[in-house]
Amino acid sequence: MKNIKQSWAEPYKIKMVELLKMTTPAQRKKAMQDAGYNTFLLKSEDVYIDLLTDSGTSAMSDRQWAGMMLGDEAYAGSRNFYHLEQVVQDVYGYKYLIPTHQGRGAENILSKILIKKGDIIPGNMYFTTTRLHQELAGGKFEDIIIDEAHDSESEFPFKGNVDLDKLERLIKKHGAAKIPYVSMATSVNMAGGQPISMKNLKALRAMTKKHGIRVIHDMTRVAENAYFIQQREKGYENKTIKEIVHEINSYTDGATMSAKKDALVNIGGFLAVNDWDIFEEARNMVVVYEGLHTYGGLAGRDMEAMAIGIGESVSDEHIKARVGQVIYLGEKMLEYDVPIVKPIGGHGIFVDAKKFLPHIPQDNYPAQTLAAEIYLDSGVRTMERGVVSAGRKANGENYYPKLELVRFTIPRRVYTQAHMDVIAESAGRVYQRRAKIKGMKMVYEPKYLRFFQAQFEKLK
Ligand code: PLI
Repeated sequence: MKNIKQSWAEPYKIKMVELLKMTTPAQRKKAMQDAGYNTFLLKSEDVYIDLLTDSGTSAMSDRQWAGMMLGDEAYAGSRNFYHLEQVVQDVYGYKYLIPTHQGRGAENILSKILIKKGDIIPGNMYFTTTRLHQELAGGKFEDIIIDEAHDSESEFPFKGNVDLDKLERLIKKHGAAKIPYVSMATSVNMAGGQPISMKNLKALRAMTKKHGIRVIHDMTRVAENAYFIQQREKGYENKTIKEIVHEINSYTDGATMSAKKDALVNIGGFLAVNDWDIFEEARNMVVVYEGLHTYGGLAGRDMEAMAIGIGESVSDEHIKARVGQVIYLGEKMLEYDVPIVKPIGGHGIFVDAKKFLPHIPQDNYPAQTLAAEIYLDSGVRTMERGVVSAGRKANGENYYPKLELVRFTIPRRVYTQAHMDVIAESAGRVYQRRAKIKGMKMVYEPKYLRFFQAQFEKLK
């Protein structure tokens, strides 16, 4: 008898649906031109399947919606803050909580507190907003991720790992006093949602401890990272996601969180620290930039939805289905020979635009071009994660990242397996006609985080 495999499936059923608009090729052509070939500038109503981001786009559960009705909208001391504080302590294990309107609010406060002009901030690959806040605070980001992370073909299972030799060299060169913290992300976004291993994290902890350097955790997608540790790292196969998340956090001194991802809410974030002095300063600063320290720019109902979402996000069944759907899409794309980042990561499929469109030089934006072509083909909206996202250095020169990617990001609990089929087929169709696709030039470039609002024209 044939061995029948056990498929993953969603641990929920659908109670309400949102109707989508289907568009014609002519409508999409007009919409893309009006958007200056930037998928961020499309109107959402012109999009069929929205894979721009997994940020703030998840479907909340009935329990989260019920929690919204329990919002205590007091200016100070909302009961939802105390609930959130208790959940952050219990699930994540950090002592002190400062809520913020989203992740970059926490990055701003943390960077202002810890970074002095001329400081060096090593990290396992940059993230756009994180690095910008480090730079605005006077610091310089240094990439210390392992080399495999920059190679879309490498099947290394923990491409989010820190290269400890690179870190050691930075400490030798600049001195530990110039390094306020190591910026360590779980599920490294720009590398394709790639995990860091517990072994590497423990070694990072040991090295930084020796030099008196903090580790600050970008824990935006920590549960997805925990899933890969459970699946791939020896000794963790029988541990729960919650246990693994707790252990990851125990090797760090604090965290910034965009709760719009893992934590299953449409808005929210926080800074969490173990050090009273940093907490005290952050609590002073949050009132300047976000709001009182018991709401940080959020409504009481938002904090309640976040508290409940955090609990749901570390459920083993939830994470298995969430990552299972991403892997399903990736494997479908591989059937159509579409070049993707391997191994498949936690929150989306990252298509290698340099391999997809090898005839388009990076200065003509292959990933930006490909994202536009996918939308024109099927109304699926994706995001550029290449030279446009990387932006410019402080001296005005372009960063040229090795990875030039289009991210097909999967919102949590939103789309079905049939949607995944349609997405993969669209990528496959565009791949078949790739030789005819021409690059673009940038005709408008904003000063900060240019990928959000830049505009392009097609080359003739
Ligand atoms: O978008 P925010 O401000 O809530 O969070 C910023 C942020 C910080 N770290 C990481 C790893 C992120 O992925 C992140 C935001 N990511 C977005 C918006 C994304 O589309 O991936």
